[in-house]
Amino acid sequence: MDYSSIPYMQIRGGSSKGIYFNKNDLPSNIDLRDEIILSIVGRDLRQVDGLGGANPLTSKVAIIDASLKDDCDVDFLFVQVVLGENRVDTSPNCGNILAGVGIFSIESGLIKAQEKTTNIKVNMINSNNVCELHMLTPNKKLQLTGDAKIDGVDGTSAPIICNYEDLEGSVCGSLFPTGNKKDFIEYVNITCIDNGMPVVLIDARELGLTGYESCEELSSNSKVKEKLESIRLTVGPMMNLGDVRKKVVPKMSIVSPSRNGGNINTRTFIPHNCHAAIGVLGAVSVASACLYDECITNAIASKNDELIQTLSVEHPSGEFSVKLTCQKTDNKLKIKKAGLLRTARLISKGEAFVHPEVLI
Ligand code: NQM
Repeated sequence: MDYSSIPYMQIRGGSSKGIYFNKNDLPSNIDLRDEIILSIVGRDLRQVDGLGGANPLTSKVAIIDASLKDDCDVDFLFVQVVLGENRVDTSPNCGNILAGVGIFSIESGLIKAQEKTTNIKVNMINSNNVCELHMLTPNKKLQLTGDAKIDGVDGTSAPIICNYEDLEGSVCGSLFPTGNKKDFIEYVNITCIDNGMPVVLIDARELGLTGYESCEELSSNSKVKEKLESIRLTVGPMMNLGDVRKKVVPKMSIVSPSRNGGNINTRTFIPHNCHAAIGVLGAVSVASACLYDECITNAIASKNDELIQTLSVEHPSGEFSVKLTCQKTDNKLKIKKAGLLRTARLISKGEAFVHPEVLI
């Protein structure tokens, strides 16, 4: 097959932006596939020679195909191009890029739009989880415009409801992968949780912060960044993630009381830069921690005792609402579903040209 140019779509998914490919347009050899991705998205920090946007949130790729699973419609592999490091990481998921999978699937003909609405069951290859996307498709046509607004993105678009099932331990194997709801690491109390995304939560005050600092302020605070990275490297193996020096998980979320009527406030490092908002599954993990009295969030977050509740996670550019559906058996709480609103937009589609040296 000739891989000198590859059909692609560029889609804003939630508050991220990515390059979306059909799996069949890429080689099955993973090393060659990754070289092609790096060539198209950009290998260096500026990504001046590629389609990436020189930010972790715009340096993302989706690979999509008809699902091999009987009960799913499409398979979705998320690939993070690690900014400036000339490599990719497939260990995490991305709920923002996932929000664009429906647009790609319908637009590319993988999925036929139904009358009024189309539900697409996505098999998340990275973590073997499932998310159902509810898309508006009046007259069997994909609706792209609408009045849904998400924080971190200007303007409005058609709503995309994302319903995740059974996310507990998606990457680490269990909801609280260290076996504890609270750990004391390097003289700091932390909660390590994985409900869709491995996240380490730390009370801002324990780092000498208020938790309301701007992203720029935090991203230039080398003392805080060093401390966060040191804790991250220590807890990586404890969270069953092994050596995380070259991984973008766990994410590090600095938490504090909400200031705008939400349940908790966050500043999240993904893991080395502060997120302008918060990742989708990162927000699900933070909201999930708020439900457990033993987590470090107990003194910070508000919650109620309902089995279905919506928690609002505040972040630098607004808030993110997560609806959690739980089950209680023998007084043990299990989070079964996470529902949330996203929007997405098709920005461009065409052919992406691969650097000829990659194919020699
Ligand atoms: O947590 C950023 C994003 C993400 C990932 C990150 C995401 C998620 O905002 O599901 O969406 O944490 O690297 O796209």
